[in-house]
Amino acid sequence: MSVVHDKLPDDFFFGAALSGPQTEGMWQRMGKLENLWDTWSNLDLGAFHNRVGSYAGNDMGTRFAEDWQTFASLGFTSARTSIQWSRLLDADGKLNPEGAEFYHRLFAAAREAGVEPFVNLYHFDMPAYLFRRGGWESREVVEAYAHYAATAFAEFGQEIEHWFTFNEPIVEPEQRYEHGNWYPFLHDYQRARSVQYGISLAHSLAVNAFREAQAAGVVRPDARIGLINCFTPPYTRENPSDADLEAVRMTDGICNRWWLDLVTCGTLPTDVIETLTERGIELPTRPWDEQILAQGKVDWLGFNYYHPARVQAPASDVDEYGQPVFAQEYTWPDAVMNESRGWEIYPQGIYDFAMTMARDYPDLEWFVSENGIGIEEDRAERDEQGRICDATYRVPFVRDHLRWIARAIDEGAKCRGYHYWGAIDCWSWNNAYKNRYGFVEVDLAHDYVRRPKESAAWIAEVARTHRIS
Ligand code: IFM
Repeated sequence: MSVVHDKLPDDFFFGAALSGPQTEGMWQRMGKLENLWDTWSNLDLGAFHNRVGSYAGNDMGTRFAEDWQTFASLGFTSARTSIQWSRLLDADGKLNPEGAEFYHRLFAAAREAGVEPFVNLYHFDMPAYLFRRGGWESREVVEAYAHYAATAFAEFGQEIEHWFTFNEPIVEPEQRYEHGNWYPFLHDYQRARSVQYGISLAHSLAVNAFREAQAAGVVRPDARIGLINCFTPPYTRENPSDADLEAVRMTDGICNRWWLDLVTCGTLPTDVIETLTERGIELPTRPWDEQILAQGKVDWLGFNYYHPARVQAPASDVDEYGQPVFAQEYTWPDAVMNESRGWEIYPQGIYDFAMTMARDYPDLEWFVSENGIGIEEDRAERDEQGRICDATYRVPFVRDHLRWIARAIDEGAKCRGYHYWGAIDCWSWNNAYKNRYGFVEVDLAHDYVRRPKESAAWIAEVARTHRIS
């Protein structure tokens, strides 16, 4: 960047991103049912880093009053968490009063601390009994999700202004059904895309339920609904072949445009569906689905950004499991890696994708709904006050991303805010507590005690002044 963009607009908001299953703990209390993370933890705790399974959370379920205050002290005016479907409803789909009461208290305490709670409805946490009925491949489960969303709108509609249907809806199809990394460890491309399609319908039904609830006065008139995805700006090698560009088209189509088209136009990208069909992948469509998807248009979008996608033409059209392959990874020689996570650090990607959205989806308002750096054990160096010395890597990471965001805004991007992922360390799926993201440490050896890290004062200053120092 020749000109440094170091000022964010005055009305730009700063906040934190987290999720229910990664923070609440209390996995068998208050009537919470088993979700798929509990199923996997019960089956094979050894699959989780240091055998820390889904039960762990980060104890926010009991410490939330303190945590919201901590977010406020970091200069954050909002924070996103999720309601756990498996806590809010019982197995008959009825409201679990204890679960509901917990979330009322959680949201009220946020407000008291001056932190606006953003509420997401689904964060990879399928209730186990619904998975046994077919999960996202089943229309019964898609309908059950719409009912869950409507129940949440009815229960919290007067309290919550910012709603989201899904976090990272691309991840479950990939991790559970295609790459075999997460329970139930499948390598089935057809089923992965059916799941992606089922989630798209579920999202659209939930948006429709929201609109109806708002029209009926059940949801407050100023409330908005959105979707959050982890978008990966796609790049290929220099002087690409047509086949490389084709790899970019399909990667972009499945991971990015699928959701962007859904939330702005209420459709799925036809070129992607056509290519899938040519390769024998059929979506489980039914009459009236187009009308359902048409209801999927949102008020704004969350853009989780961690890394770009670098792809090239695949060496083979199918993988070892017989799944179609549309692209393979391209190793960019200049890539800077976060070795703890295996993700490339490329702050400019946030700008490139912002400008793509400004060009192709010019009316869409959005915010950076997750960004952050998870480092293994935070390298565990401490200063004389016992604070983890993370400023040398966490500060430049956030600073560089914020500068590219500021530039994108200066050039017309409709980006309204920034939420940092895991601002207080939290549990992260099968990586558990391996990689720490927080500005605030959680000490697992001492009853989840919180301690600010070196970077905390820096982010608080940036959030207060909107100057990216
Ligand atoms: O922990 C996850 C989160 O649940 C979704 N986005 C990425 C985070 C870091 O891996």
